[in-house]
Amino acid sequence: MVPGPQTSCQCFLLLPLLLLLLLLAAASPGQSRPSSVGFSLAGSWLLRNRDGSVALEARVPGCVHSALLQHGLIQDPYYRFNDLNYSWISLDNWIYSKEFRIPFDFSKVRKVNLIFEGVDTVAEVLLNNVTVGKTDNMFNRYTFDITKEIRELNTIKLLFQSAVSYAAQQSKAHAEYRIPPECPDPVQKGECHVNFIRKEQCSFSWDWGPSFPTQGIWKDVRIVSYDICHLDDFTFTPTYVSSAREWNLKIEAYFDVVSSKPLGGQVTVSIPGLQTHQIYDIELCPGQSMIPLLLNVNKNTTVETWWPNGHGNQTGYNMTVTFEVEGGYHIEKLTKVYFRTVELIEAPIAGSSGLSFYFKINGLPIFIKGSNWIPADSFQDRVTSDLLRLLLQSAVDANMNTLRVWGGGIYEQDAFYDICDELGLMIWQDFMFACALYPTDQAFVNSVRAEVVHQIRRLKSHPSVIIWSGNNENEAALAENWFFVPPSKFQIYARDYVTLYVKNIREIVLAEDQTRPYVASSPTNGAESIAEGWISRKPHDTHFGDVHFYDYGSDCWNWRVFPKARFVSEYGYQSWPSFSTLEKVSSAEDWSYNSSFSLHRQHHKDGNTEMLDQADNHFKLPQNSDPLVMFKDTLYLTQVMQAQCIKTETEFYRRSQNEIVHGQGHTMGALYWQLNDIWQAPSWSSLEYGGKWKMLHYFAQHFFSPLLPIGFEDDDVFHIYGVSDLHVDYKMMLTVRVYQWSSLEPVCSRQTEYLVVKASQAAPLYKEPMVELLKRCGQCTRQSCVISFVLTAGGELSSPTNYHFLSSLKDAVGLEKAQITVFLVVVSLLAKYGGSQRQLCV
Ligand code: BMA
Repeated sequence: MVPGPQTSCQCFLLLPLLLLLLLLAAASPGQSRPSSVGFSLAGSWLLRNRDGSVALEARVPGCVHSALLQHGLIQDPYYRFNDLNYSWISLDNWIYSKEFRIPFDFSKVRKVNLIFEGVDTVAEVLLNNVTVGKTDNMFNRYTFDITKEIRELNTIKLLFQSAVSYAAQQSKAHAEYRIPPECPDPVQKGECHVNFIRKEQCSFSWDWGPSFPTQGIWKDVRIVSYDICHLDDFTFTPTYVSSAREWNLKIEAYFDVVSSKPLGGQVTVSIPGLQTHQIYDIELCPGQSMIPLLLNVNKNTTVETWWPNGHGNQTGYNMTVTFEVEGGYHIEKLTKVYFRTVELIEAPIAGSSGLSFYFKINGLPIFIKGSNWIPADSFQDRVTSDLLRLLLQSAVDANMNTLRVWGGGIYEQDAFYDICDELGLMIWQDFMFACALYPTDQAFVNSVRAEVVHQIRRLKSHPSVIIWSGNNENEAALAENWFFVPPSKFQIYARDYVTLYVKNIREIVLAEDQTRPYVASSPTNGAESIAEGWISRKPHDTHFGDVHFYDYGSDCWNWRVFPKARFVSEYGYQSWPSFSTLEKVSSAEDWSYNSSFSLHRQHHKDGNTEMLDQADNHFKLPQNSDPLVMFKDTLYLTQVMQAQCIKTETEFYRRSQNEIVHGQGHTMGALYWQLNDIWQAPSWSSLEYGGKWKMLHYFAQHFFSPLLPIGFEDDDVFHIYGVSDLHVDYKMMLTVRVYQWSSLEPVCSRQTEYLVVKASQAAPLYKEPMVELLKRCGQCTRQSCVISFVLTAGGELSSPTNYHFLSSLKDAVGLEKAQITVFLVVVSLLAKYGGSQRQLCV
């Protein structure tokens, strides 16, 4: 049996069977009843601001902004400059209230709880005018005992305090020393001291997002009553025991037991698909009680493992867990269970100092390819599971296998992880701390502890989650002194860092979930950071851990600019969303690249200039007398630039998978920044707000393809590497064609013999000095020709056709304006995305 926590009585010792049978017999057999009854308070509430000048009906789950919008009291908050016009909403203190009647007889019930799955963020909760609790962490679940206050007819009230004023207050109270950064860069037009409040950090603004510090009840709220016990949490994690060659499933059930004496019971766990059925006798002790169960999966069946997208099926098995508790109480859990293992390998590499940093899934090293996820909206009540599915399916369609849920946003809703399990998307899960130092006073730490326990228990049964990570960039922020803290104070901040991410968060992860790795930060040097006391001198070292890499100034077509690192968990370039997306939140006067709207939406200092400068390296910048055409062309060009930059960079990382050059390489991960957008603005995303694909996303579909030939030049020699994420070797032919820009017919073409494209490898396939290649292809010059190449194996198997430019496109000779005719076919796609109707224009 798995050891459980220390409690006053020996809860987990099996009762002698006879005694148990007696207890069960006393419980009027056959009359099974639920152990608790509950109902949701979701739906219609009353909302007003503190002085009562604004009063309206509001939906729960929801927030003040959404309620005001639904009642037409404000315009679309994303329209033009409304983020600034509506800052008053977040500065006011709002009150949510509701009257409700209890639909059951509670007079004889031992315990009645009020459970908030999520309150955003600082509120005092009153029931019938008595304070029953306070909230200050939007990531925590709050359970308040209301047994004494509940009546037949009730009034519930939440008195919110503005998150902005709360954060300022907390910062002021922290008088001993400052906790930077105080405020975001003015270009972000955001609010200050977000690090003092446990709330979505980017809701005070980010370099791609607006400031909308929402207030509201953002998740379900319900009342639950019980006489005997209540199942608060239920988790399960599989492990493979190689010595026994069997899968075990560790199940943990967390109960609140209100019976005055210990309760006997029985648990039946059944996985019919694996012919596994086990019965356990249990005893529940009064108070908080955790029941650990260890299930041995039947060894005579074959367990199909869960694989990431591109590596196999996402097989899951239906599991039923039934608790029968003395007194005839019954709790049943129906879930899907998936089996997979994950290891993070940090081991020496021949020919390179440092350590590797890669993931093995089910024992197989896997190249991590994908992107970084940010909140899909400033107003979470607008994020439906249909929208999540649309965005996540786009990640899969672009051949991604991993997303990193970035630490400046939120722990995503359950549907997000369910869909990732189903689609085979692996999740690098940050804890929600980003780009800042944080306080560690006891109240703050206690709040974080509760948050971390809650989130681990909520998420750890998902196979998609493969790693926990303490924060975004806070190790780097300290090591590189981003916030100019005096060196004499470094130890204070270092101590705070270790307190939070090591002594608290890491300790909790180790206690709650031994099935996944934990890193304290991203980027980090992993084992090397630990050896250096958790804050490495150089967290971006290419010989250890992961790196984040941004360089907007250098020419992005030059692969030498990029780090030959072990794992690149962030890198990117900005672009603008398409005109059709911007049009919805702007008016005609905004439609120029230097309009005040265009400047307002850009939250990254000098971002608009950087995009044009980068584009100018290789493209002709738009010139048109029609300002609207000029604007549209410029938006488009930024997308072309971004796509080509990230293609070059990603291809460099993928081809660096197996080699060590000058002591660097073995790159095993490429997650570009960023997948999605929070609103309609310039950003690093490949999906626009609402899900429209930017040029980059189409490119990603190719550059993340499981089979890909990658071309590049090194010292005037043209090379092609073959990259494969497939599990077996394939014999394939490489066809290299050279085209003149002026014709669709190649000027020369060469096909190799069958070559072996090795499983899970990146290896050289072809090389030719540039002078020879140009010579053998007629009249080619670098300016007049372009190279394309493709891997084929006959039949279905082939790679996308890739290409290599021989000069900047602005210097290309012979390019003509294409005459393209588009036929528009409108197809109705019914029910593909959860029954909603979408239209697809082809
Ligand atoms: C990284 C991220 C984000 C940011 C992005 C672009 O640092 O972690 O904080 O939005 O770069 O600047």
